[in-house]
Amino acid sequence: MSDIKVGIIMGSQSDLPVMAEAAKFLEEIEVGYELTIVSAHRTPDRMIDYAGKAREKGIKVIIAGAGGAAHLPGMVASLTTLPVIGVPVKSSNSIDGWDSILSILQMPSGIPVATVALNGAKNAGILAASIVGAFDETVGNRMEAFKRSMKAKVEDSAEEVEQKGWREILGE
Ligand code: RP5
Repeated sequence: MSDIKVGIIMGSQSDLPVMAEAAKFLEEIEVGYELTIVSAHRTPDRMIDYAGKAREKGIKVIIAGAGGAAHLPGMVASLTTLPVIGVPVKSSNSIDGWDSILSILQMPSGIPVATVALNGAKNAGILAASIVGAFDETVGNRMEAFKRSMKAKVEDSAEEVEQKGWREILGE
């Protein structure tokens, strides 16, 4: 898990509790990543530098999270040819989260950002690993195992509900 495949960035350290979910998934699936803070508004030069150097560092996908007037994912997408996954974060300066969602989602033609759900950093990690897995057979196989384990969990809980009934499961 040494060579970096995924770059995780966020506008502020206050986004970390949400964004760490992407890092946790990548660790689980053993995909290398780096994680740092890059603010589109407070450190625009750092953002330009990060996006410009990402490819040569071995990054294949960027996950960018931000809240409120969430310009980081879109601006990074404008500065790189790497795929960018945007995570809208419900932050202290969000009205209700829709501001972050729409800031990241409603990109102009030519500069796409693959936007996940509000606070959906785990799905961003899963999507990034899927992109890496499309070209890396080992990671692709791990993603298949991950999907199989999800399926097994649902089948197990379906069996439990059918056998015990909902009252026993809810303790009513
Ligand atoms: C955004 O503003 C950040 O991504 C964060 O979600 C939000 C609040 O930042 P802090 O004021 O907590 O640093 O740019």
